[in-house]
Amino acid sequence: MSLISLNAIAQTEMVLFNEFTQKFASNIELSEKYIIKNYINPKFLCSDFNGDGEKDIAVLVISKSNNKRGFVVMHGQTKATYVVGAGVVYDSADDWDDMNWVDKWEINTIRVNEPGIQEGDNLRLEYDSIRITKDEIGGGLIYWNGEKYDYFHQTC
Ligand SMILES: [Ca+2]
Repeated sequence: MSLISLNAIAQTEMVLFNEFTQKFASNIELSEKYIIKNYINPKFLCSDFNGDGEKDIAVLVISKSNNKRGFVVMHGQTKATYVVGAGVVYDSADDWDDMNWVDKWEINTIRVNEPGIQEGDNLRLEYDSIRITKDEIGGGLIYWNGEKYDYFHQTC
């Protein structure tokens, strides 16, 4: 990829990040409860997480009341926001609402995702998701299930 197209992507993502921070500041539900905080790198991820053809953005936040970690996804087309973690349960099986164990997050482009050593079906995705992991331990995927962001556990 050329430097020019890389710059164009970076610019598009910065525009989206700026849109996010404006939305975040003007939305009392968000700005009263959460702080944007890059507790790991990078501070945000961009891709089309809900498969509507428009880029979306996920930005790291912590809860003001209890410092629990997570992120907020904003859909690029609708500007709808979704809190994942930071006190909001993202893994109903284990009642996890904190990403305090996560030391890496990245975009996952794999479409057929295996659960790892645990039993269970593969997770088949039509669009990109977010992988959250702890080094050498494992982690899981945060993915759009058509209604909300859900969690798929994967272990090494
Ligand atoms: Ca999208």
